[in-house]
Amino acid sequence: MKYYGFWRSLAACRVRIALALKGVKAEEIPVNLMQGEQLKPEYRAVNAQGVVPTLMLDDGSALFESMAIIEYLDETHPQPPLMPKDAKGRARVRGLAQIVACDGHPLVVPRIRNYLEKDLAIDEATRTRWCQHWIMEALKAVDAHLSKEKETGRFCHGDAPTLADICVATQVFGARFYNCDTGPVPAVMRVFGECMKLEAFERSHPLKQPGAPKELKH
Ligand SMILES: N[C@@H](CCC(=O)N[C@@H](CS)C(=O)NCC(=O)O)C(=O)O
Repeated sequence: MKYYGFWRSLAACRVRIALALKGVKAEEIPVNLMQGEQLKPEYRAVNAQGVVPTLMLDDGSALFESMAIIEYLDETHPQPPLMPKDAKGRARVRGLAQIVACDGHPLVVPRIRNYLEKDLAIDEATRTRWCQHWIMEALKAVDAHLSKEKETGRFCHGDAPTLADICVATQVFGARFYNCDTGPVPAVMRVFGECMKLEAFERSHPLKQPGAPKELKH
């Protein structure tokens, strides 16, 4: 198994963390998003949307969309589980994960930032405000759930990491890239602290990947 990713991609980071939690080895093939490699026909033949991650299975199948990939990994490598056993629990975990992966993160991906810059001529300071705003909107919504719901434990849902923690932790990586004030999301930051005690999260950090700079402003 191998997957296409890139050091600074938060969606690829979600898959990297899931693979690490499962103890599954998969080579990461970098697609340089800053040089537009994702838009080349060779990569579009692998991923029609021109985005990472893509998980390549040994039979040649290409799986796309990080949450679909993580659920595939969870079904094919059940231990440790990344989803609760009960349907209501799974709905909550998917809900928390989707606030990040479907509502927050898509607004700050390269194609959106490029459109703001090149087509709408929005300056860098305003683009940064855009990213900070939408990153924090997602984290504030997650924080409201985590702080008031009894299912919250050491992690987002109980005392073991789930798909929700993977999404929330990567969104906090993004918040730090954009120098967001995370003061208003204490429940998120508490859970993030628990995630980062786990090696799978810690070594999957974007800035720890080959080719990454030592620090990143945004
Ligand atoms: N919803 C997708 C998001 C994929 C995505 O947008 N990936 C970004 C990097 S985090 C990307 O490859 N963007 C390329 C671009 O926007 O041109 C997923 O979760 O896999």
